[in-house]
Amino acid sequence: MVIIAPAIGKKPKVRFGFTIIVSISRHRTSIRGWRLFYTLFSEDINLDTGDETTGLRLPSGEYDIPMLFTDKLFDYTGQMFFDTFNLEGILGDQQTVNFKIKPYLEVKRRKYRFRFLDGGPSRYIELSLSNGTKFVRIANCGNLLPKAQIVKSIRLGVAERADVIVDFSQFPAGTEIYLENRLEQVSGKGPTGKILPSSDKTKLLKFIVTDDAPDNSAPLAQLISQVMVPMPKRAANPVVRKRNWSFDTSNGAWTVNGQLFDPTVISAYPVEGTAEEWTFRSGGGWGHPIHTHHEEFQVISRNDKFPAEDDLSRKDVVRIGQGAQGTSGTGKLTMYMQFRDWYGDYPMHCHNVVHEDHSMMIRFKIVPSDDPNAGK
Ligand SMILES: [Cu+2]
Repeated sequence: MVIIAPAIGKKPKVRFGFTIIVSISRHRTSIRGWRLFYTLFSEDINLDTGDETTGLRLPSGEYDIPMLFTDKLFDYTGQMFFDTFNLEGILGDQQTVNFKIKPYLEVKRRKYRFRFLDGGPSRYIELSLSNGTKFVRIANCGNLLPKAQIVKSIRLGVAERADVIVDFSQFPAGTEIYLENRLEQVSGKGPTGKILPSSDKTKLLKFIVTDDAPDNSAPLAQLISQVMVPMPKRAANPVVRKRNWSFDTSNGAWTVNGQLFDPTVISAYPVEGTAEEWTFRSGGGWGHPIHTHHEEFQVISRNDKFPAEDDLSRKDVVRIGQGAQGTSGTGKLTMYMQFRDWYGDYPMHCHNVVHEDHSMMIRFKIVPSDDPNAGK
């Protein structure tokens, strides 16, 4: 059992995440899942101010802790093993937190910010606390939310993120609380959507509440009510083009609009400064966490209905297909995306990295309005 050490980096706050022009080259198919399985991760931590007495007064410093959830598979010698012949998706023998199996974390009686990231390679997770305490969710993959959400559990597909605040001052010293993943998943294709009873298997990490510590972050009532990052207004940049993307399977591999990824093919040429509406479709039996590079998007509808709270934020990964939300699948999802700031090539792909490797990805190129391919 190992205490997780917070790994905090300081970086100036930026409007967008970390997508840059080299993104295609980092998505070489066939080997990315293998490479991600064996390598270490680092998180690009964007801070509000990094000081809990200023700005939004979020828990900061040693009380701001990233947690990466990844599955690991081991061979008979105890070495990590990645099955390159498995084209559905890799589930591990063990679910790890910051590469530790069932670690514990001693926490002071005060508020913490945790930055959850589902590192796959293929497992979805639904995080909750064993004593029923709810999370104050403040951010997701896109950015800080417009307003905090109070939620009892959080479902994440591969590469999705969620930042939460948990106030441990409400518990006496010595209290033990487990962080659990109770989402059933029996194959790499995707989760069933069923929530399992709590058991040793579902417990990922144990919090042990220790002694008091000063807390200069804002009181919970303020954190819950304050406006953080408002959503961009869609009416300010109306949709100029609609596109359809169908995520499917063919002969054991994974396709977009019936095609395997070809790095020489550009599938869309959005015009810089405009906005488009993209509709994702997925058949039954598979879950796909779809990730677009460049700018965060907004979910307009899910199965032709107004999206749930889970979707009401800026996103760069969205779950479609089986187990997307609750126990139901999502056959159709429509989103709004702007193409500002940069020209160039970007990928969109399934972030079940095994699906991505075989070969569920397309390339799009943002061009100026006078480009001969503009809007194609
Ligand atoms: Cu997929």
